[in-house]
Amino acid sequence: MPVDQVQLSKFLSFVLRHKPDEIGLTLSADGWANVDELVEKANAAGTAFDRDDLLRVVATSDKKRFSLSPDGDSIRAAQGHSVRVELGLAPQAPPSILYHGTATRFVQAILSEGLKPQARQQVHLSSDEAIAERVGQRHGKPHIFKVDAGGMHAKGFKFFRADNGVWLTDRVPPEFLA
Ligand code: HQG
Repeated sequence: MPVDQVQLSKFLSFVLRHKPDEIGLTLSADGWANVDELVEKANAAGTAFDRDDLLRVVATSDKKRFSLSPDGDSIRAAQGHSVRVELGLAPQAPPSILYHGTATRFVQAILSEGLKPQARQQVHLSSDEAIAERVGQRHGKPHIFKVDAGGMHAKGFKFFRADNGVWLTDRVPPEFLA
């Protein structure tokens, strides 16, 4: 039976971002897993797919969720982790404006507390307003915040660009939100 790509992508996100121990996998400090070990342990735990299925999901992921090491032996999630990982990204100057999509019901809390990473390691921001809108839609009726990333950077806040282009920062205080 062909493997469902969306299901496999969700499974890989779950294991590589949140619960590697669910299949007895250990990630390196910077979030990498050995591909063959991941396939073997997933199959042993009841999720059937092979190395080619995994490579197909990596290649076709709409958001480029996964990165492969240059030798193809290791895989990691580009971002979105709740497990503690040190992605080893160098801080970079962000575009002057970044966007964050959320749901209207969170707007009041965000205006008073700022954007917080919640269950993830960092806050996710996009340079593309349309992408931010799609992210917001996952939670309900979308609301797009404009983030004064240039102003934050000038004040010493650090920004990182994940392998898939998502911008990451630890938090966004309310004064930088519009
Ligand atoms: C909200 C997807 C109340 C925040 C996407 C968001 C993304 C607050 C929710 C990636 C708050 C957290 C991440 C505060 C933040 N009070 N609510 N102070 N601060 N929030 O899913 O950014 O498809 O953890 O606005 O494309 O929505 O999984 O983060 O609504 O890149 O690959 O708390 O996940 O990628 O939600 O999405 P999430 P996110 P994948």
